[in-house]
Amino acid sequence: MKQTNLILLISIALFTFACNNPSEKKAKKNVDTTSIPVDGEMEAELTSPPLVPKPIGDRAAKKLIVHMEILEQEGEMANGVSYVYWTFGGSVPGSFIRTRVGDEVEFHLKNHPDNKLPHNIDLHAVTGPGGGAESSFIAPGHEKVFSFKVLNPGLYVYHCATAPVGMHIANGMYGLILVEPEGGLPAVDKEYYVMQGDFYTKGKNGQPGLQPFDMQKAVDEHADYVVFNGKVGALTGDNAITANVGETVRLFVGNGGPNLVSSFHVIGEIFDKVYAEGGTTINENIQTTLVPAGGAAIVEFKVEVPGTFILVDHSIFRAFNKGALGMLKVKGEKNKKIYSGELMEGIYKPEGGGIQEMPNAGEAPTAKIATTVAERIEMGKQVYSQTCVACHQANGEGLPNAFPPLAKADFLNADVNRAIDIVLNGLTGEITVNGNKYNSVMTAQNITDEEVANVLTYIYNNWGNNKTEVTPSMVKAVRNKKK
Ligand code: HEC
Ligand SMILES: [Cu+2]
Repeated sequence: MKQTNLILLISIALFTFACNNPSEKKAKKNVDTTSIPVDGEMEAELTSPPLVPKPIGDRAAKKLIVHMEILEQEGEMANGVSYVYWTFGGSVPGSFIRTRVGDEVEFHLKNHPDNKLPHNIDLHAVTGPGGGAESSFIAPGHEKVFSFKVLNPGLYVYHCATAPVGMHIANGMYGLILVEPEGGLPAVDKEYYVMQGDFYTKGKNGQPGLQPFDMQKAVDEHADYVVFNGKVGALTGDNAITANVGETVRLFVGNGGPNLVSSFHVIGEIFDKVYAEGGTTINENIQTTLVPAGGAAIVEFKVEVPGTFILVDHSIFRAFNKGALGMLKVKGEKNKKIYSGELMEGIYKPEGGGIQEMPNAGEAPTAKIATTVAERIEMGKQVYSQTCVACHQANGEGLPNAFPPLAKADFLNADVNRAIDIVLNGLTGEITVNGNKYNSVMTAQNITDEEVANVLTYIYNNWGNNKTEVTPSMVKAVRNKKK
């Protein structure tokens, strides 16, 4: 009898404990972070993408001093395309800031004397009017200091909020600030910083030269570029992020906009965990997560097999034609039980691309005309990297059974007018190149006579081909013959 009573008592106790637990959790969440004491001060480590500062671990809340400088500087948007970016700390997205709940951030914002415009910062992690924008408005050559206590854990966007706000954001003025919970986020093996943004240029996607911002396109939300980390190719090839088989990868994903919402996806992976919208709720087993403009998400996944995993905005034209494509390269042992397939390089490569103004922004540069063979080759290289490389590969080597080689290619060297015709009008049906049969489709390339001449001259004068020069008048002749 006594024993049954005891068991009953224990069960009741356990039952009450189990019932109490959720409310206890809730209570913990609502803990008053305004009263967390700070213990000493430290200078914040800031990093440029794709790197993030060291985890906070179990450190106490501190006075955290952030020194950030705004720089307006020319950078590369894509191969041959440059753009004047406005940046927080010299990178797009701006420097990553890592804090913990209870930190008192003392923010020193400098506007470099060579800059042309006033700027400020609105941090979504700030509880206070304008997120700091009102206290941080500064003219070039000045510095402002303001302080705030971080109260809510999560991953937050910061951005400039100076009028015209859309233009400041469109020029790259955004970044991420992480607020870790007490004790820090669980440890992982690799952490990276990836932030999407959309860009609007006077010239269409890929048009070379220094491209001014196009306000009308921005208002219309017709992006020429949608990219990760500020430029086409910031996370591809040698710039790819990396991991080893068996490691857990955490991506801090942000979206600066100004306009577009990102459908963030990693081809060949499933997110084991997503901190939805950068907050506290963890969702599991997610294929694609929505990252709103001015929002963020933390995604985590273990990489089980080697290979190249492609980061995309799954609004897929943005990925393949506007630049929203990155790579995670994973090294290590194959695991045939998980994935038996072959690893092939060359699939999922970028394919390239189409009122209020800054004073003296000027017009888009008009297309340059090549005057020497050397210039033609140089300009042809550009056309190649934007138009042909996705299929014929970086050094014209092609891909077996899919895209014929243009390097040391007997088919190409045998007949220049046929080559011109193929670029202008496309090609279907079986052909034999260097002894191998190809039976596929090449689409007609919608490029100018000058561009056809340049790209073919580039190809003929590289990779062991016969050094033919193709001129625009030769292209014109082939074009007219078809009509
Ligand atoms: C979408 C993929 C794709 C793109 C982009 C592309 N090609 Fe091709 N190209 C092909 C395919 C496929 C064939 C073979 C077609 C067939 O089998 O009939 C081919 C064939 C050719 C050939 C003849 C075969 C050879 O090896 O000499 C030439 C020349 C050529 N392409 C040049 C170019 C140039 C120059 C560009 C860029 C201006 C370009 N291609 C862009 C897919 C592409
Ligand atoms: Cu600004």
